[in-house]
Amino acid sequence: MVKVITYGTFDLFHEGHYRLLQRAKALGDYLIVGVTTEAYDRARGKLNVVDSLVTRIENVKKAGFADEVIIEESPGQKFSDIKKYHIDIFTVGSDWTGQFDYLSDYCQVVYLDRTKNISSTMLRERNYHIQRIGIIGTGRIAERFIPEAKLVSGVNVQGVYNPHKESAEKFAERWGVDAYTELEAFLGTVDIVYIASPHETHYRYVKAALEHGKHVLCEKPMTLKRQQAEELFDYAKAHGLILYEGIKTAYCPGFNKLLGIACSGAIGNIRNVEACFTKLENPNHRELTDRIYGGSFMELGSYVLLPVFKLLGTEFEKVSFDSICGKNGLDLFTRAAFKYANSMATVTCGLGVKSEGRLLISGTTGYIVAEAPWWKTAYFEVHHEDPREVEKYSERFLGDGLRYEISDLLTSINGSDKNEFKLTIEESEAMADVMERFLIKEQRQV
Ligand code: C2G
Repeated sequence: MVKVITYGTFDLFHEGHYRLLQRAKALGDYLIVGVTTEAYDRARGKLNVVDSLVTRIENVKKAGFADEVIIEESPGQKFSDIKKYHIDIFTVGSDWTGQFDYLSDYCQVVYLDRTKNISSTMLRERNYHIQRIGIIGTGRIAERFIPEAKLVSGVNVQGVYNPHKESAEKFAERWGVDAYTELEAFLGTVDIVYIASPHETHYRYVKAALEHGKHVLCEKPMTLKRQQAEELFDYAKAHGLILYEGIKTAYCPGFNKLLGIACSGAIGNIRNVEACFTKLENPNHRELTDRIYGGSFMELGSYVLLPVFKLLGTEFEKVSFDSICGKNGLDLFTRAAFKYANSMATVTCGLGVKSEGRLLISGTTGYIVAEAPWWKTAYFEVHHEDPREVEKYSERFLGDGLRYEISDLLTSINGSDKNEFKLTIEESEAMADVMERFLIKEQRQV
């Protein structure tokens, strides 16, 4: 019996997939089809898969050629599957020609001609209109956003808005997009607004974008007052619009894996979370000179609050802050301590003090540790009482990681999947609440 194996995502199952499976089956007597998991696709940079794993498996089965369907979870699996299932022929479409030649030491490798003029990407673009993104702000984060957005199919960065003509034009020319200095005109040309302007302008821009019927992705901290966050989310909900606060860690695969493991009882009940993020900043930059909106907690607080709210919830009993301030009174280093009914948390951020920057989650039977840069989670360990007993986990974090939040935003807009659990409205509102308490304690008038 000749055994054949092939793999794929098989999203929005189409004729190309059908013909591939038909010819794969014809190569032998028994066909095994490996269908990729969502986590694996995201890790290999394939974002925006529309159909769930269950639907994709059903569609492969319905085509009627597979004798067996398996799940593909990691890049090394092809090699072990070939051994495990005693495979004679590995086959895949010609878009992969040459890339699996290394398997020819173990079985025959056949590249089948790809069916022309049909692909999942084409169908996605046909079924879901390409979302036009407009960027407000032309700073460093906006610069990072465009190359990341290019990697997500189904979106196109259309234009940029900055009331300062020169900045808008310079940015637009560099990235080949349109420049706008009039907000109304800018909002009229886009479907999604990405807000990467200074913190104090976020609320006003989110509000304007929502009132013009646009979906919004706003950089953190979205607002500095709970009431403002509530108002914006309520408005978005009432008008069927998607509003995301852009804390990239919340959407990245490694961090979600860590949360899944922490919440699955791997370390018992979680009792303490410590999160630290420090970044030495140039003292002349806005972050250390803006007396009202600068300082370490404004800048980095959203990152360190994220694991606390994810793991312990937003219903803390009390929070207290301590800061070390520079000459101009801005916090160079801040620690916030949270007390919950059965647990506690300490978060630390610094722009003028360097620390080791780790995430440590302590539970009743063990602890999880992710070293810096845990906010781009690529690796973490689970430890137990016996120091020899360590489980190691890794996950790819690609590029600047903004691609994950853009991709999730798009799936939420298309309504094909709900990613609301990745950063919930309650969590975003609680972040605004903590920022507000911090500003009150600092006696800053916003
Ligand atoms: N295919 C095809 N013709 C098309 C489109 C796809 O023959 N017009 C083939 C692909 O070459 C692949 C299979 O259909 O063999 C599944 O395609 P995808 O769902 O795009 O999966 P892919 O990302 O190619 O995964 O480990 C995963 C595999 O390496 C392939």
